[in-house]
Amino acid sequence: SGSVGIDIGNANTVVAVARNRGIDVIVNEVSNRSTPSLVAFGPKNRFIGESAKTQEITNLKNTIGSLKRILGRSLSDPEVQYEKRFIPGEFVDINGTVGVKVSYQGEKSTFTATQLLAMYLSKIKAITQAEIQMPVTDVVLAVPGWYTDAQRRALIDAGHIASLNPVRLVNETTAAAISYGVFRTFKEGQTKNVVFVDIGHSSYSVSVVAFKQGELKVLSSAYDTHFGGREFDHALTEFFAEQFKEKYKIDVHENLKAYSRVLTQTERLKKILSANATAPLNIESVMNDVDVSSVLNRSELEELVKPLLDRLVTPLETAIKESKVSMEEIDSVELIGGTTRVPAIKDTIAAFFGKPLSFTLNQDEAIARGCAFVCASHSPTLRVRPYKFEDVNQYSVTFQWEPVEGEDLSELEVFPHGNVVPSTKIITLFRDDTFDIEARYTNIETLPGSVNPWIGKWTIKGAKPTEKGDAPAVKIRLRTDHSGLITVDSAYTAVEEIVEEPVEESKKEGEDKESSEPPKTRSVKKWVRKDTLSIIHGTTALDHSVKLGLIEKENQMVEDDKHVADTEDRKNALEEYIYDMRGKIEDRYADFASDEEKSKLRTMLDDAEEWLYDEGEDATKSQYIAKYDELNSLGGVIKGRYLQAEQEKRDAEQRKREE
Ligand code: ATP
Ligand code: K
Ligand code: MG
Repeated sequence: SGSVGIDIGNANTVVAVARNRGIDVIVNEVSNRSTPSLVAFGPKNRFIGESAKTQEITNLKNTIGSLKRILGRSLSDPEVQYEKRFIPGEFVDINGTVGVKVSYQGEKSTFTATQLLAMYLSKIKAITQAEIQMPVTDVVLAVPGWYTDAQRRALIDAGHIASLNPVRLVNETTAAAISYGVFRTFKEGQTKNVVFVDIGHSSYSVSVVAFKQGELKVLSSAYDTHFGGREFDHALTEFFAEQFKEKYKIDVHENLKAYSRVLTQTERLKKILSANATAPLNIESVMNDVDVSSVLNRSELEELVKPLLDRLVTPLETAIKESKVSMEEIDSVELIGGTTRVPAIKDTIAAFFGKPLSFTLNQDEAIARGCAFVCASHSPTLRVRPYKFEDVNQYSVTFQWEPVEGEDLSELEVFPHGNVVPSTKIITLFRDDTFDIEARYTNIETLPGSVNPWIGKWTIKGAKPTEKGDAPAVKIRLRTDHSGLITVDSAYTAVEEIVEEPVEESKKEGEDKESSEPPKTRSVKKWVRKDTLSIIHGTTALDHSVKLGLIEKENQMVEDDKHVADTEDRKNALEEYIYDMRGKIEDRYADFASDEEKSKLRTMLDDAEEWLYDEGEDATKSQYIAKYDELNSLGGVIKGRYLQAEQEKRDAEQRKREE
């Protein structure tokens, strides 16, 4: 299978595939290098990606975006409330997690955020498979570095529901850094410090990364999770909404479609202002038959988004401070993400660092490419150059347990903010029975919104008293894994035993090496591993049985979509046949049918056409096939005569040439 990297953006998703000849970005069914991150529901089928975007304005309430923002959250999370300004759909609670209520196949249906993302990934999978002509299973997914354990696990669940195998999650800016570092050479002993700034549609991330030959290390990362192009669009749309109240006496807030059309045109205007000093905004009949028009210039835009621009340097300052790299030691500043195209943003960042900015990376594709490389390096069939990368832990993690008598500690901050990722730590508890250990984020206030600070509970089974009746030492391996997941890797009992250890002797030169004396040893106390204990994992990830049910549901919806698409194809084929045959019977096929046949066929074609616009408008696949076959029973005969005559003509010409 292909080695695929996916950068799920809040606006657009980019997919890259690593093959033997290099890394390519996948184009979708309409030849775009990115796909709108939208899922929509209709009376018969779903619309995902490009088709969702196309129907968005006519189906706003059933078109859902912000997939990565709502994932892994609950309905009451203030972050979900914040999304309401961007998603007109209806949010609901589904067993403690957020979902949406939509009209689908003529009914009200609810889907969790995890399911929505799974639907999207399943479409991305289909697009990729069609393009590379290979099955896709293993994928590396990019995630915002600020994603918590619950959000990461929800994404992995979504991958599984889409029948994908997410082999690893990589933080977005780290993935960009990988695509920067992998194909560059650095001199022996040289370190280069590069700052990566990604401002996209919904979020802003910055990482300071140290590069050496064959490796990179993320020194620090900082974020503003409410800073992206959509905040610009929102501010501008609110401005125009106010202006239209005054100027045209209309309030676009009262009309979802009108508001959405202003939003779309505002985004267009914003992009134009990145390259031009002024830009127009014109919308015909936006509501109540009113046409609106306006203009905005770049400095007005900058004034309108000033509260945002004022926040721009904060993450930069945090990242630099935490990296412990001085401003002089920064070698370059790389910008990625769509919103870094805004001139005021570029200017502010350049002024902050006091140096020109670099645009070495493809700012829309670097993250997906980095992920594809990582996927390839996990693949047993592809050979890629070895590349080492280390990330940094965002939120401090504390493990806790029920203390036994004589134990004064009941919790320990095991993975502090800034700790290396991946990493393993071993703690020792003395236990002679089954016990639990739990993990949670240490500081709730540092988390993005009110995602669950609880990470997991691991039940460690099988510890028994020693022969002397004491509780054995249980060594527990705690881990932040390569996807940033917090887990208990393994646990085993250990006892301290006196063991004989060889003593290193410094031999004098010239001494006989084949000494007959036995090697000297000394007695030392050492931990000796005894029994491996079994662990029951309890995290926020979906239970296996629940997941199986969701996989089945997703497969059913894929089937339904396919059936609808096939039916549509059959209908189009029938329609085409009618028009094609109606024309040809008068010219090309005219000499190959009797008048009686012709008039019969004409009547059949007319009847079929009438049927198509009447009850056949919404018929079944087999009805379209049957209708087609009926027409073709006569049409096909006539066509056959024509083709035979053509063949005879060609044969005759051939014979003539040979004579
Ligand atoms: P995120 O990373 O936040 O999840 P994303 O990856 O989908 O989102 P990008 O594709 O990096 O986001 O950027 C999309 C944003 O960039 C949109 O808000 C878009 O309006 C904005 N954008 C694109 N081109 C320009 C431009 N020329 N000028 C200003 N903004 C632009
Ligand atoms: K993107
Ligand atoms: Mg992005």
